Amino acid sequence: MMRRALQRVSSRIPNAFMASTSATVAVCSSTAVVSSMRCYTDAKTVRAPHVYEQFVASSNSDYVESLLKQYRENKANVDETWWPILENLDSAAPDQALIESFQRPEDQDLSSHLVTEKDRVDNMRLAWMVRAYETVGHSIATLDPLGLYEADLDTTIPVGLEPSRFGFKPEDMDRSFFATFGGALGQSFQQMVTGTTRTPMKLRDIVAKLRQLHCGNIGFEFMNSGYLDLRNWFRAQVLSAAEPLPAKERKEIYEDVVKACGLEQFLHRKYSTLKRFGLDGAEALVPALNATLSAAANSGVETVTLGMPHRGRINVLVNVCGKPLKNIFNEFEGKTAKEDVKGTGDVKYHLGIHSKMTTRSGKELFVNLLANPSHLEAVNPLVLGKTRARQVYTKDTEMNKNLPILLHGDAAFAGQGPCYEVMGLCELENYHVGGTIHIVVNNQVGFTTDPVQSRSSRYCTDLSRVCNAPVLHVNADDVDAVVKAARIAFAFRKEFKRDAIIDLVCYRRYGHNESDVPDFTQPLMYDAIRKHQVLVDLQADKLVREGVMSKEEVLLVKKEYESVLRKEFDEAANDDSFIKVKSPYEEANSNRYTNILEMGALRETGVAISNLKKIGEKLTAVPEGFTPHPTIAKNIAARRAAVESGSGVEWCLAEALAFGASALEGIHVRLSGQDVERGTFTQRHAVWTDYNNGEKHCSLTKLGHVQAPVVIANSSLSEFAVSGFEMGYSMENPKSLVIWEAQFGDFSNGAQVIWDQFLASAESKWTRQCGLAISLPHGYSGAGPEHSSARVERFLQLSDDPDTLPAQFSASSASTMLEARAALGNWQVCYPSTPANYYHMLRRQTHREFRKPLIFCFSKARLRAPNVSSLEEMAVGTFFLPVIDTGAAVPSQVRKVVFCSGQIESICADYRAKKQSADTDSNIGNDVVFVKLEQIAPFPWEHIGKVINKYHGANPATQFVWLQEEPKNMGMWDFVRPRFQNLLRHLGVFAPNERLTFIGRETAASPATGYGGVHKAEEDALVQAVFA
Ligand SMILES: Cc1ncc(C[n+]2csc(CCOP(=O)(O)OP(=O)(O)O)c2C)c(N)n1
Ligand SMILES: [Mg+2]
Repeated sequence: MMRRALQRVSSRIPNAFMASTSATVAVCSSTAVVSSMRCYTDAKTVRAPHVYEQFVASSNSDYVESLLKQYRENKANVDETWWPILENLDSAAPDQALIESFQRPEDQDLSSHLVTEKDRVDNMRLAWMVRAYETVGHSIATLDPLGLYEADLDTTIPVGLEPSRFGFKPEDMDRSFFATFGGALGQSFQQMVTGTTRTPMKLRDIVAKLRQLHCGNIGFEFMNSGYLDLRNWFRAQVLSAAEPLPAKERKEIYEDVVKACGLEQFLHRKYSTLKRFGLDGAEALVPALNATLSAAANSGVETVTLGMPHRGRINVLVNVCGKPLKNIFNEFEGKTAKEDVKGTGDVKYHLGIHSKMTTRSGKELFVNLLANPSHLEAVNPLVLGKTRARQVYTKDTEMNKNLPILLHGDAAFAGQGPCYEVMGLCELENYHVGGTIHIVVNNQVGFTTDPVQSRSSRYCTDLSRVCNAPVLHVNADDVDAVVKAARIAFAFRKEFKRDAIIDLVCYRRYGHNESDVPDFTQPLMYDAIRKHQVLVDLQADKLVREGVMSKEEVLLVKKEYESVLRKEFDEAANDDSFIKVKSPYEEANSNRYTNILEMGALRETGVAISNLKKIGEKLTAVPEGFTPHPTIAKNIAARRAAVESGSGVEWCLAEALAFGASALEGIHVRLSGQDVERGTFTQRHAVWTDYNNGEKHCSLTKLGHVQAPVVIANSSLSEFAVSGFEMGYSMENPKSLVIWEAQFGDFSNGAQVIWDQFLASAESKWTRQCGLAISLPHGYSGAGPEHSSARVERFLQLSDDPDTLPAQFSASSASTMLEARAALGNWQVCYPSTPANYYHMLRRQTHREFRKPLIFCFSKARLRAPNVSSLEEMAVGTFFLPVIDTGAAVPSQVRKVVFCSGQIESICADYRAKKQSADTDSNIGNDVVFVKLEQIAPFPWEHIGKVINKYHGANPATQFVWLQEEPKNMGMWDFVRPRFQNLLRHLGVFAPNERLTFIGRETAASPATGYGGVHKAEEDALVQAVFA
């Protein structure tokens, strides 16, 4: 897989361009080539160098020399495109051209000139200057609409772009330059600057042009973004951005501005005391987004998935995504759409929408703005995961049909960790989405905090370095420039399938929210803001001044929109109903059942043994010529023997059988997390690596022609971004089995926001179902505080499962009741202990009428024999067992029933087995019975009730105990205690003042001891207490 990933990247980036270079660099550095190499040009004329020659520049000398070294060792070490150059470097005469085929350009205008050494040096100076503008011109661009600050916070170090810095004298300013620097776009520098090869330019005009191109209202930061072709592509964009937009487009942009400003002003008038986190000061975002969507639709994009914070959300919902104004006004009036009152709901500036819109050019586009919590930037990974899933399902291999857009605040983008984690996914094989467009609403303040206090980087967009994304810094008061920047960003994403960032430098007209007082903290800024014209007026004046529209026309557009606003407002005042914006995917998620018992019927999760055997055969088939590691070869053979014999199925074979059977039923399976291909505990081996050549093989993808895709994907070392990504991925298609696995359960709290704000509550807040499964290694083995506990108590605390006896207790079969409760609850928490039960739990996840997140633990100590199952336990007619009663003894002889979950049962059982074989009394400990809760939430009331009745009925003196490894303030105790108490009382087992006994570790601050000896002593004490 790694190899394929490399191929993917290199197929986009031609070998010869892997190192950074540019045409202008080549000219600049021609005299500075390292001594061991020949200077690529001895020409007295400056001409466009061949692309290969540009490599032999000082900045690349190390690279070229290392190539040369490898080439000398063995030609085959080096890509053959380099051979002629390296050959010439190595052995040709010093004056021989490096590239035989290289032709010096026939420059008609220069042929009659004898170019002097001074000309040559001056041209080099000019090249340096051009490059300097390209590199740092953006830092003196006119970006701040208020004119108060530098967008890059760099006020102390002046950027030296004056001609004198490059060796020019004042008298040079009127000299004409005729140099052909070029290389870029196959054009000469003249073409780049003037659009013609014929006209020489005075130095002062060149400087003016460079200032106009690079230091105007768009600052182009692209020189670090990649290789020569990419830079040249950008140079062309810089040039075209200098062209004014056609009048028709400017009028359309003005209409967007009228709407964006008009809506905020209207809401401000009508609801001045309500928070809306308005877009005032950043209204150019609306035309920017609309321009992006139009460009996207025109180029074949079908779906755009958007993630954004609170700021301007209402405006984006209305003026970009098409949310009816009437609904917005209803929400401001405090009304709620009846069909949405299902769960707990959310505030209006968190809500999402999925709508079909028609762009100005008449193209249709689905726009999906995800609902998000207040947690800034937390929604980002979901947007990417959802986009990726759509790309997979729509076979969008070129990633041209599905586009993700993320909006950010300046402080949040610079400060929030998830931004970094998400940015890091952009080039990864199983996570990349062909580039994300980021738009930062850079209002130069975060709540009350100035940029100098909220970031250490120069720009708020410096996260661009993570993936070398180009950044277009743009002054939000120049709305035409904003639209140009948006179009360039989209075109870049389309061309290079990489992230692009727009830094929309703007201001915030009011406080953090509209009733906040910004003068407490930013008095000077707000003084300037109060004097600053609103964008719509600014733009209207500009259009009138430039003759694009008349005074009457600009007024008319404003008035027309105002009357639309008033009409919708009046309608909302007289009518409580909401206009339904139906998501095309809602059907798939909708709950068609009114009676939960109907939903609760348990579906078949077993598979015919003959089919399991066939799957097992394919799983263990080693391709011809493939050499697995000897240990893996043994593992494969053992798995093959297990499927053939029908017994000895270990944990990950059961998992693979569940994945395989599901894939053959058309269910897409995706397992993602750190090191999941092999498995952290060397348990999975779902992807094999050829011992001889490093090739990868995943037998789960070779089950048959009609199988759904199976993806087992090692992820980046991130919990937040990757689990969020998988949540977004799983939401796209309810008929998929998507699993995120933590390396150890302990690390999953790095994704706590994903659990709290999304997975546990998305359905309740936003009526969105999701079937994501979270796999958490959990269990005490003396490995210390951070390799023991998945903090299962936290997941249980987030469960909305009631702790009182359910009203419909035993209204139907135990399994039906449990399924029904799963359908109603927010998520499930399980800790399966046998391979077969694990298999059924995974299968159950997609074999039901509803989707529900699943959190499950597994024990790393129970991944191999003797913890094995048989195929019979997975066959047709077998199911997930929420409760396993391990008691083989006669119930009347049982004096203690120990309820527990997970590996602790096996620790106690092993102790008892040892004791029995060492002792003459082979019955020792048999009066203690272990009952394992394989599902903890929703609580299996009926299943446990049956167990209690069985033992209490046979022996009323039986004690009931809860056993756990975790300290008393952790683990499952707090969750199970009230439920057990209520159930025991309901069944008449306990009198009201009686208590369920607890066996476990003492309350503690840290989940586990770091001392091996202490761990052992604690464990021994638990076991002793159990059998006491
Ligand atoms: C993770 C997180 N931390 C803190 C907050 C509280 N908060 C809400 S908005 C805000 C300022 C955000 O500044 P910025 O990103 O620049 O966006 P702006 O409000 O300026 O548009 C803060 C700190 C939050 N919502 N989320
Ligand atoms: Mg801000």
